[in-house]
Amino acid sequence: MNKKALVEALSEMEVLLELDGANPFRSGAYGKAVRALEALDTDLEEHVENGTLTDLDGIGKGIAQKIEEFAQAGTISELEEMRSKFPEGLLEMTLIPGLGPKKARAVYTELGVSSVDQLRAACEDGRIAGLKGFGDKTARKILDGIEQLARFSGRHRLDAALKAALPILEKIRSLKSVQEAEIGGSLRRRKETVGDLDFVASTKEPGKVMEAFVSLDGVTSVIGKGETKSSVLLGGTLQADLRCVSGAEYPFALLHFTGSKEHNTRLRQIAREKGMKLNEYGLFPDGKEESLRAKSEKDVYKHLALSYIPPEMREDMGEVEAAGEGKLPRLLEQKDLRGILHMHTTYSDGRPKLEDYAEWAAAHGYEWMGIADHSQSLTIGRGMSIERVWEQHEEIDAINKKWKSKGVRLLKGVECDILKDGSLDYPDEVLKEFDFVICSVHTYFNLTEKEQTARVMKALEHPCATILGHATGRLLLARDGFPLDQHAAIRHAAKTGAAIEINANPRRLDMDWRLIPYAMEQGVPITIGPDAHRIEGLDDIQFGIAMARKGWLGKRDVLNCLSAEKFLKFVKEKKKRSE
Ligand code: DGT
Ligand code: CA
Ligand code: CA
Ligand code: ZN
Repeated sequence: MNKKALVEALSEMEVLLELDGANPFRSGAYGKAVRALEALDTDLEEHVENGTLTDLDGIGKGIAQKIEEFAQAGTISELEEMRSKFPEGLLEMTLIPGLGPKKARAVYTELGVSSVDQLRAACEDGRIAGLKGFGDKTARKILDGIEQLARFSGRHRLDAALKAALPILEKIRSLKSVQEAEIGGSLRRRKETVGDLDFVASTKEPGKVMEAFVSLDGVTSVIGKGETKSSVLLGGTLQADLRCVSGAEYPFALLHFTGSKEHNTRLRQIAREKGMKLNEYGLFPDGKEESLRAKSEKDVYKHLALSYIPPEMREDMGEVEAAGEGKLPRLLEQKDLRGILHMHTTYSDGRPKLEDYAEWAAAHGYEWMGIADHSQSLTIGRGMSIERVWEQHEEIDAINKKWKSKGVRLLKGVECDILKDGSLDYPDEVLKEFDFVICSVHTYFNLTEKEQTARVMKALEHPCATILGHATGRLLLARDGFPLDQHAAIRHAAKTGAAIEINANPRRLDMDWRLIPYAMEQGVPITIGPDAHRIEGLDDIQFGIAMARKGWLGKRDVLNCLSAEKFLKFVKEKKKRSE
């Protein structure tokens, strides 16, 4: 019998009984049993066979029966019953620090809240604070708890990881004993979430570098400190590893510790085929103890007869083959972008005024900014009534007159809700007045995949629909996207002439970069949208560019690289195509 599984089943019973409002003695009995089993140092199976379970402290007759049932059937029928009584999300809710089963039950019975997402929404819109026995403070505590739950799930969002890593990199580089240093691992590859931070440095005095590393600001504990490698914990949750090597080893070490593991494996294969051995210390021709020299990673690739593969592409998605054939695409760069689209203003739930975006564009060298506030039915996003749309258009006209000489233009876009039935959130005569329309799902996440796919596809068929915004609605490490056949959505975008957004907000990064090659194959252009609600949110464009690069996109694949006129031409062609 699997003791761990049994303990889990009994703990779950305890929680479910609490959720059910059962007599505390009944649920408490399960808690006691769990602790008894965890402390047990005799053989559980023997107790079951001999019928001596009740001899154990903390295990009564009722629980003993459940354990016997579990031993025989591998499950407990009452547990199965109880499980089907509550939505799955409710059980997850009980894990939130500051909530627990009792409060979860209250929230469920009083408000019908049955998932972590719904709970977050209820905290944000004041329903939780309004509940008897809850209040503002509790609502805030629950929100913190939700955040914590995500943090402790072990991975970290790209933006948070980068923010933690950059000052450390700077600090390492500033050390006199350090020649070169770089971020490695999944962060250098710009994965949307990272497990831990990896740093690589070249130095002749690794001891000094290690000492500085473990005494960095923000280090809450030292996991391990060696002569050439150390690991620390930052802020209690984020691990950072540092590896020190010699100058000659550095390019090989950096390549190795950047990964991915799968990419490394492919490179090693190539090396073997060429009669060499590649590892983190060097590239060794068979029978030689001395490595080929490399000044940089580029040289290592060259030795393997490969063109340089940018870190973002090192995911074993065909990049090694392409590099061998000299067929790597030229990846998108920030300077290729001429316009940015998808930002919110005071007309919906954004903080900046319209003109703030014009100013920012001028200061940062962008030619056009595609404003996209929420549409009328999205009340939590303070969506624009039709009246407000006309006001906004007037203001944009005035701003454009003023900014024309500076070469900046605001486009009259909208982030239009896709309603439950796939129709768009304004009448056609309003929709056709926008320069472009991003269509997004913000409601009814609980439809089936078939329904969601049909819904999204219908929206794309509207002639005014230009772009599918944040395709799945996922929130990284917080909420899975709604079920959507993304391949079908991509094919339908191709058919209707629509584009698909990479939402650059680091909470989303949606559509996922892994689907981008399929979009390319189908001929669907991509837009990168920061989904900014504050001016600083525009900086998130970097994360969208990173995802575009992970999806192998170049300048030609991304509509942000067009002039405003060319972009508007794209919108017009889409209209014609689906009319
Ligand atoms: P993460 O931290 O889970 O987001 O992902 P990574 O890729 O940063 O993985 P991590 O931190 O475990 O290791 C950093 C790099 O070191 C990894 O990308 C490739 C390299 N590496 C680690 N373990 C192995 C291994 O067993 N074999 C090979 N070939 N490379 C490895
Ligand atoms: Ca890592
Ligand atoms: Ca690591
Ligand atoms: Zn949105």
